[in-house]
Amino acid sequence: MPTETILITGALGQIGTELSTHLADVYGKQNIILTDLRQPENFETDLTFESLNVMDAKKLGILVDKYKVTQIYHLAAVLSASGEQDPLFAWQINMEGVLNVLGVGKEKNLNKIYYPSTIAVFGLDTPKTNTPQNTIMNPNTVYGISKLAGERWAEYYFKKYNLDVRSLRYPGIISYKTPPGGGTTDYAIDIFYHAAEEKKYECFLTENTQLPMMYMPDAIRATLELMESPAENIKVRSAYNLSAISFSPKEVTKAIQTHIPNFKVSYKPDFRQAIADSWPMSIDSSVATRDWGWNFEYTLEKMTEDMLVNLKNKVDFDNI
Ligand code: AKB
Repeated sequence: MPTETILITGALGQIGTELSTHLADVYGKQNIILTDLRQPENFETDLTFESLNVMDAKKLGILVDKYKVTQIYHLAAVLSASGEQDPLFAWQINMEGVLNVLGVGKEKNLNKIYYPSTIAVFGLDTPKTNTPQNTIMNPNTVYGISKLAGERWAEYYFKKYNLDVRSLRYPGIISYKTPPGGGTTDYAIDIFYHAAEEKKYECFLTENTQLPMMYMPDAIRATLELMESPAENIKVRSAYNLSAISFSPKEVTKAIQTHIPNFKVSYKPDFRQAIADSWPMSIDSSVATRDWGWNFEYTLEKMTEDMLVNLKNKVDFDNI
């Protein structure tokens, strides 16, 4: 494999912390450059770290030159729930960020760009179940609007400048290593932490709110498989629908209760309910399967068991 040097934006976030270790395994530690607005305080890493605000195109260009970067994974973004607290700021970060990355990618002739999209690009007019790859979108959160605009820009840069940009519409991602920040699907992670620590949880979505979800190992594998596929197989240059499991708070509670029978959940929906209600309940990712062989591995039961085992170890360790 030819040497690639990969710069990751938002590298200290939920996906960045895990993706970076996998990329380091594949491409070598010396070839991974982590960047984030925050400093890596409690994050132990032997990878190179540089502080970067994604709105600073000049510094991004300087880092690309300094490390002879050949690929960028642009993970920095403001998510759905946080975005609604300060919509113009979210728009600025999300749009300037992706435009800066695409601009630098074109200017420096980079080999590949990864740009995550989301199920938030769909809206109330979208078919709710088994949502097709191409359908009516009409997102109504600033996060969804900005990600849909980013998808269009990704395809534009590919068609107009031949920049190899690839993207996935992630569902809610569940993991135990790094907490997420500011998403609507975050309840599906909080619920596991509360089950492991306190045996009770107050959920901010109603019990029957069904949403598409995925366990982190599947999300990482999907990202690497997409990025490693031959360019001619990548027929979708906006973003691929990506699906695994779909569940409601009630269903994940039931799965947790098979391990922790006295776990109790109460419901107090807040502003995030309207966001969740505007999203699909399940996603059709058959186009991803056709083009680059996507298949998920983790069912709700398999994920629940793995989450609880790992969180128990983490809670025990934190209490030492
Ligand atoms: C969010 O809830 O905002 C994210 C997402 C579905 O993209 N997890």
